[in-house]
Amino acid sequence: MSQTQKFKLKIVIIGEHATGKTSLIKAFVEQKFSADYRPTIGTNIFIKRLELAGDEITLTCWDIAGQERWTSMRPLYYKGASGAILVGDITRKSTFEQLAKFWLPDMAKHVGEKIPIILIANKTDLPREASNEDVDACAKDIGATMVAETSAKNGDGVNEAFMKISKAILGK
Ligand code: G3D
Ligand code: MG
Repeated sequence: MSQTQKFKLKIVIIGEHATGKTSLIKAFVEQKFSADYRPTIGTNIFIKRLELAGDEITLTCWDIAGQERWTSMRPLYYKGASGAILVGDITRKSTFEQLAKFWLPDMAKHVGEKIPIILIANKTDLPREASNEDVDACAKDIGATMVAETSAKNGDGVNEAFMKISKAILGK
């Protein structure tokens, strides 16, 4: 049997206000380590341990608190990220457009190398304004190799989305 390896991965979760970023992380991570709250960065850090193909993974999920776009701390936020989750809200088409217009370029400015990106289309429990085509077009625009549809409200697709990005980061 091959030996168990341990990996620590940092994932950033970005997108417009109220797309459901915090709700998604909370639906995935049962425990928030309050000791890791960084008020000066305006960031909550959530930790999740999981097993993937026999390896032990510690995921640290970084969540921008409050006024996402206006924090001056974004360089720190992005630093050392090995994967990114970009979140759009299917009840608001504009949230997908802003991923291509603002968030992807913002991330590219701060993250040197190319990292795996997953596009999450959240709020599938609600009537949609963004069509499947809109979501696919967005994925193409932002260079996301994976797309997941989720509802942070009822949990649909959430686990799968986080597992997908983790696997992509580890090349599995
Ligand atoms: P953000 O962190 O991206 O700003 P939040 O977004 O996680 O704070 O979510 C914003 C609002 O959307 C919250 O509502 C939250 O409950 C709701 N929400 C998040 N995900 C879903 C979803 O999948 N389905 C539905 N129906 N609602 C969702 P409130 O009213 O608490 O502000
Ligand atoms: Mg939030």
